[in-house]
Amino acid sequence: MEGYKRNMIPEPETPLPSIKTGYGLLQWLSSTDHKQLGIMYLWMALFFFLVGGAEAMLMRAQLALPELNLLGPEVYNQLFTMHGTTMVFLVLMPTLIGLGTYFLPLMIGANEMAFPRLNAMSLWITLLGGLLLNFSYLAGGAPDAGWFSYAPLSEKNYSFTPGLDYYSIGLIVTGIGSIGAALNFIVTTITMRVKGMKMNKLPLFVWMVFFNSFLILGAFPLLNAGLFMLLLDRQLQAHFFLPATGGSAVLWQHVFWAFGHPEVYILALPAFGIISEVIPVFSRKKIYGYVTLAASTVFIALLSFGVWAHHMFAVGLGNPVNTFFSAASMLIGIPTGIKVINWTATMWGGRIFFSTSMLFAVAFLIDFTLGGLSGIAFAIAPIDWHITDTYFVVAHIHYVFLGGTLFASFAGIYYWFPKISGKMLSEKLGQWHFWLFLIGFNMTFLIQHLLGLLGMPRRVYTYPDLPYYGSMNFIATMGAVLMMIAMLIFIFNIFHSLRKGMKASSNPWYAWTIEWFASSPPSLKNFDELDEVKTSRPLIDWEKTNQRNDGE
Ligand code: HEM
Ligand SMILES: [Cu+2]
Repeated sequence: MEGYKRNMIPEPETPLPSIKTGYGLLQWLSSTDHKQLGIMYLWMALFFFLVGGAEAMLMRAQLALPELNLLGPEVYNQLFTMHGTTMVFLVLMPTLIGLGTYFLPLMIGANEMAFPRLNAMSLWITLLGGLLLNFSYLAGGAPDAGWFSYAPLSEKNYSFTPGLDYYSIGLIVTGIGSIGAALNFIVTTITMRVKGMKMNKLPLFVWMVFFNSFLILGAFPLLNAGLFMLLLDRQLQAHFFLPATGGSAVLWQHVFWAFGHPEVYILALPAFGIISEVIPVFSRKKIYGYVTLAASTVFIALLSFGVWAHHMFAVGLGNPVNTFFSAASMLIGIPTGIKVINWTATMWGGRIFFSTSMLFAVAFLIDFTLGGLSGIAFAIAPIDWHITDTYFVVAHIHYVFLGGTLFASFAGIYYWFPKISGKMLSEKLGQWHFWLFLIGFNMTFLIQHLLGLLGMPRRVYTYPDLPYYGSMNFIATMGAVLMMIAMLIFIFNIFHSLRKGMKASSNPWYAWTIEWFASSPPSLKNFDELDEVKTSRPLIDWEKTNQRNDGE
């Protein structure tokens, strides 16, 4: 290895408290290692997925047949609120931040994140917020005003259990965790890249996580400010959002969606990043249009702050305002469409290998695009007036979050699991997981577009036996059962593979980004030394110069 320049990684002057002092659990609890923290983020997301999934299954059971009365309206309100809030803040956010925490340093050839202790704090505070939110079930009742908690429903006179107080405090706390993680990603990307890795050679996952972090820094303080105001309203009789006493309920909607729309992109951009890593590797081709993919990300990030009122067409803001937000929303379709074209063009003519990871990536392309198309329908104000607050919205949400971000996360987990654990996931079980989940997902949510067009409102705990309502809802519930079985297979696959899976080499997919240069799993220090990076596919270059770092 002589003659290779050492990686210029800044070492902290005073070493961090050793993580070797504890054993077993204590070592994990006191860890500042980005890999251990990343793994804990992922376990946390899985845990909350089971919680949010159980809430979803309860709702689907209640909705399986017309005029059922298993749960009753009060419980149902709590369930859809907790389900949505959990899935957004405690499942998708930690999954994406967790993958970033584990892989961003590895992909830029760094040994750690820039601020390891902040990294640990971000994780634990996110968990604390999640526990606080769920503690509400035991403390008198969970929040029940929907995941966006519209005022005045969320005010004390309409929701008098402590649920919404836990919601506010819990989300403020997880929000601080997300802000910490974003700061860390930004500083790590700017200061800790291996020699030669210019910004225009960043792996696209890193690029998207990096840009996304600016969105987090822009959006989450808005949410936290709004939540703080809501707390003041509820606890100290301020009346920011109470029209009866001079406040403004519409103000809450502005504050929430000024955060909320960027948030849906915060959940999408890292997913785009995963897809941009997976598709080229399994198509054996270089990504098509690196520059347009990267540039369209910047475009999306900027635009996402200028479209929030498309969630408020029904409020009555007037035609000029509606027209502006309608046009701005449609503009976002352009950079997003460019990305879809890039990914498709990358696959075009490639030698495609349909691993489970690649299957999820392709399903992402199709289902996310469907979600994007129904989104463009919503951007047309008069269409929105007809279908807002119907099941069409529920279908749309799930196509972008589940068919989009969650499928991309699965693609990422099947892709990177060998690196994290040193074991391969079973492809056979993976295929069962994929197909059952895909079929179940489309059974549940495709049909809800029709239900919405037929006028079934969302957030109702039961419905009359109108034509098609019963049969469509029954199909939706059966789809949910299929998804549940698929998830059980996935979880079995994880535990089974961790114990008995095939050993993974350092680069089982013959990928070309730097994380695959480390052993599987990487050593505590990630890399001993790295050559200079010349192109955006360093492993191919290093292969040529015969430098290999082979697992063991
Ligand atoms: C990561 C995956 C998922 C995400 C991000 C997600 C997100 C959401 C969100 C944001 C809402 C809106 C809550 C509200 O209106 O306040 C919602 C509602 C709902 N979701 Fe999910 N969800 C996911 C998975 C699922 C699954 C797997 C099922 C089916 C088993 C499901 C069934 C429902 C139901 C029944 C509602 C209530 C609709 C209503 O009454 O308005 N969700 N989901
Ligand atoms: Cu939006």
